[in-house]
Amino acid sequence: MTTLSDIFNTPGARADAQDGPFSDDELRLSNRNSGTLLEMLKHDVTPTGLHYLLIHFDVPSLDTQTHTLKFGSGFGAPFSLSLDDIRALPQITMPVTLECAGNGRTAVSPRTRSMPWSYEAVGTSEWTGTLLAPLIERACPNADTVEIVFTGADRGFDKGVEHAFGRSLTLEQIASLDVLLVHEMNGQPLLPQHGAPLRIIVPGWYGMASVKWLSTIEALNQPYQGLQQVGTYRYRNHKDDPGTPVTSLRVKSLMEPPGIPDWSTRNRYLKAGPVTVAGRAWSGNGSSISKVEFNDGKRWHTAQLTPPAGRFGWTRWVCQWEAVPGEHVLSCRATDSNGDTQPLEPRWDASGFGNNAVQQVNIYVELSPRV
Ligand SMILES: Nc1nc2c(c(=O)[nH]1)N[C@H]1C(S)=C(S)[C@@H](COP(=O)(O)O)O[C@H]1N2
Ligand SMILES: [Mo]
Repeated sequence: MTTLSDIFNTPGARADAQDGPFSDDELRLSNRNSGTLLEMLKHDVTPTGLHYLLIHFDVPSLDTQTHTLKFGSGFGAPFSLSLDDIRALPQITMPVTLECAGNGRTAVSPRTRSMPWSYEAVGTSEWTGTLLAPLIERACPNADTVEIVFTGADRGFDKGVEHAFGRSLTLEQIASLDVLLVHEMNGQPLLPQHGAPLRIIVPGWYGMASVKWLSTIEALNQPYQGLQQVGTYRYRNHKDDPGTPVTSLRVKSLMEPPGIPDWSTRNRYLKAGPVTVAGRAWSGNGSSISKVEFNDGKRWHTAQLTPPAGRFGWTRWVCQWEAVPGEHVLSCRATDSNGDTQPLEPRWDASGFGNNAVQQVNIYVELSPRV
């Protein structure tokens, strides 16, 4: 008998690696999962409608009036919370930079057939909610708890496995990362595509940990085996490599595109003369940005930094450049307080995760504009 797993795991449907033209599947994924427009890097807070999106399955339609968050198995004193209950708890607002682990995948060759991000799967929002650690404590996780699992209301198939999107964290991670239970983004109730009415935000980690449409929290006495925890989001050298988990953000920077673009190639056009180039840099685990350098195609210049509003928001960088006529490839490179620096070339990963190689921007500079 044909199983659902056979139907949704047909060979080639999720080819391991490929190069060259993008498939219809990749195009469809990229139509659903939009990226932040890089010109929006000028804003400390990414305008809500322009924050990138990554949605594995379908956006569930949950009713804010009736939705409850349930503390399920593994707790000695489980309870449920409505949105009003959550709003009545102590509230905090935190700027947090979120980046998809697959950001930069298109530059890792050969690539995995998945969401084909270039540079744009990153944004910073002010997230409002309540700290999760005290709530977990109130629900009294059993003494043998090793992990807490967060499950969303969205379901689907990946690699032939039907599942609800779920991710786990240890109690220690929940406390030390300041994990937030969030119902507002930039002062507005969460939009459906960003997890309405409730999600978690795991500051300093790649986005997959920040479970949207949060429905249940459970305590497990053994490591969680959900597909999104053990079957993906692992750095792997080849497809049979068990790999290591993808966790905190790697140091990275991006540039606000200078000048004006060509519609299809996004190559830039600029008048010669003094220009202010600027952008953002961020890293994981609360490490701060210690240095950003700008390269004009000839040499590296040290940029000026403006510290972020919070421990988990991005840092603004600015650099003065005397644009001389010619064709240039501009780039920027950040270093964090751990001494980690962005590589010049993408490092290999079988799923294209964690590519933090320097961005390259093609620009054509002329003495005086023709238009
Ligand atoms: N329930 C659920 N949570 C999820 C996802 C999902 O598909 N389902 N996608 C994750 C991934 S991979 C990322 S990068 C972030 C994206 O959050 P955003 O769409 O609000 O930017 O949500 C994460 N949380
Ligand atoms: Mo992601």
